[in-house]
Amino acid sequence: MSVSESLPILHGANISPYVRKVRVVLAYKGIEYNNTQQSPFGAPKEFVAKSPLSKIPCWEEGELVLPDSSVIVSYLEYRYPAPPLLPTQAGPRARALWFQEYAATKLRDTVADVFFQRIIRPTALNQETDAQRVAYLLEFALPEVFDYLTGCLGNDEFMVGGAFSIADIAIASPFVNFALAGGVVDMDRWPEFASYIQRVHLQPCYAPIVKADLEGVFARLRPEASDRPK
Ligand SMILES: N[C@@H](CCC(=O)N[C@@H](CS)C(=O)NCC(=O)O)C(=O)O
Repeated sequence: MSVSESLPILHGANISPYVRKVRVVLAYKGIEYNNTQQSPFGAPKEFVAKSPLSKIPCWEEGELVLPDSSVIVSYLEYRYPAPPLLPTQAGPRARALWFQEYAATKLRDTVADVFFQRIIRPTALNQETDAQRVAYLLEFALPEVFDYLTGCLGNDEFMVGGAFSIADIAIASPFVNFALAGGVVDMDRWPEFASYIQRVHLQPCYAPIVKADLEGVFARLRPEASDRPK
């Protein structure tokens, strides 16, 4: 068996915000792994046996199989504590976990949904974009989200205690998809939050991943791309 064959496996396509979250954590902690680029749609039964909700990502390390990005991150943080991704104090630690949960729920249903509607539905699912849903997201849902996160950020550099944590990794991840779907955080209306997303994406563990994903297979589908029907 070669060295790379014995590495842990991250199952999941790079375009997924949850797969990206785990990739950034792995980069931050310097953990080597292989990636299968498994899509959740029409996944083979071998994959569903590992990830019974048929969702990505799924982590496989020998006998250990862990579906769900937050569970994977929790395992990685315990197994590879340095450098840490969670504050040591109870309150800030719980607060960082809250933002991870907020990203997995509210940001999935808003920021990531713009990408799902505009890109995934027409390309991977052979469905039409729900234009009314996108209009609602852009006009009402996203401003609420950006207002909330701006308030939580305050004047800090990062979301919890001023230090980089899983909160920042989780929050910033769907914004790569948002950009690929033509979304922009208005710098005039939310200057602190727009700068924050840029700052997180520029972190050494994040920047190469953001660049690769923005230039990846979905780049040509960006709404502003010249080959996109208007
Ligand atoms: N709570 C899960 C969510 C994972 C998730 O929803 N992944 C999406 C891709 S971004 C997926 O697999 N969707 C397929 C489906 O819902 O059928 C996690 O954090 O890993």
